[in-house]
Amino acid sequence: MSPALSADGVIAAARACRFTLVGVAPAAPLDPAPFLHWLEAGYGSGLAAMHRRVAQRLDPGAVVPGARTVIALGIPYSAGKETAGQPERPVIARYARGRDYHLAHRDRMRALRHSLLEMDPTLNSYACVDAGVAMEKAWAERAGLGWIGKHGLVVSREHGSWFTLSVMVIDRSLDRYHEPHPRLCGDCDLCLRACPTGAFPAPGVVDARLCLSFQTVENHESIPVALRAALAGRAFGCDACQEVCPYNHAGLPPGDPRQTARPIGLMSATEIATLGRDDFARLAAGTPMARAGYHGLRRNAALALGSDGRPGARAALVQLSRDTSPLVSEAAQWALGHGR
Ligand code: B12
Ligand code: SF4
Ligand code: SF4
Repeated sequence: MSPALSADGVIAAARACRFTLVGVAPAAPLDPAPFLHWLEAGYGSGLAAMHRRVAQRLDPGAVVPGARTVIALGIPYSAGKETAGQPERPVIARYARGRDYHLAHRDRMRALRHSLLEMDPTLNSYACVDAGVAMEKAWAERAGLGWIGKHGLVVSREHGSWFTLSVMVIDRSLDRYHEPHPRLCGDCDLCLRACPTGAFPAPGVVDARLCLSFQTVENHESIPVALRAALAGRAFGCDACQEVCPYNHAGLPPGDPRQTARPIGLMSATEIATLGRDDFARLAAGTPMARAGYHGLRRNAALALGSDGRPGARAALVQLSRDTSPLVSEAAQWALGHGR
């Protein structure tokens, strides 16, 4: 059996690769019950990938033979001081305003893997950011980065919940591990009450079908009429449950400098609704917004404008109602007829 690696050495290597939050946990299988219940209840029915490779998602040993350790990694993004002075509030969720976090984690995990191979050239690993098979929040909690809050996201005492996650599974033990983080929500239920669509069937559990993040990012068809009014002020992702959290108070440390907001991330709904195709391609490249696509983002902006009743919105909506994309024109027509 290979000797255990030094936890301090692994943590220092991860920090040297510019991961701000780092924790380590033994790679014991996760309790399958919450995830299986979530799938069976249909809460993830629009997310096909979540229904695949379920056994691997719950057990790191099914992904890396002989898995011993999970390294949980976090990169903070900006808590949003850049909104100050904007003529209209940005309508893009904070995590999506800057460089695509998948790319940031991927680059840094590549460097970390390289460092770990220098410590032990025969080590095997599996790295996951978002779309891979790992339940990143459960590992972050186990590795002591923070706790899963009632809004279903990991909250750190130091960084609030404004950070993204990745995990790396390795087939080596460490000489010590972090303790799982205790849940510190207490009696608070501010996030549960702040959700504009009632997407929490229970504390800590999200029905993705009702979540505006799913609707504006992953749904490439028409957005259900019943959810449209809740899109006021939101054109990509949703931060409503995080904005109210007392742990996301002013005075958190700044986000990673490479995750700073780009110009498209600070645009208003009117600016996004009237973006030209070439400008969208240029400005959204390398940001999470590219995922929604040109038509998807303008569909969202049309609904956000209509629901917000913003001055000047009507002219933009009339223009969009004649758009060649049925997705966009239908949304704009609805907004003209049903908006505030
Ligand atoms: C599917 C998914 C979604 C779906 C479903 C959301 C969800 N909560 O499951 C949709 C598209 C809606 C979504 C939205 C968002 N997402 Co998302 N999403 C994921 C993904 C790919 C998988 C999550 C998953 O496994 N869900 C299934 C459920 C069952 O798993 P779970 O929530 O971990 O289950 C635990 C809880 O239910 C908990 N639990 C059970 N009972 C109880 C009871 C109590 C009281 C509590 C407290 C907990 C609790 O235990 C379970 C097991 O540990 C992860 C990346 C990854 N690979 O992990 C990113 C991820 C969770 N998303 C992320 C982000 C940033 C978001 C958004 C904030 C984006 C935005 N601003 O618009 C929103 C937030 C919505 C919300 N309130 O959760 C980040 C979260 C970072 C963080 N600090 O926690 C992740 C980790 C991506 C990343 N790599 O950084 N997301
Ligand atoms: S992201 Fe928005 S819609 Fe989704 S659970 Fe949080 S508040 Fe509700
Ligand atoms: S708002 Fe309150 S209940 Fe929700 S995650 Fe923050 S502390 Fe927990």
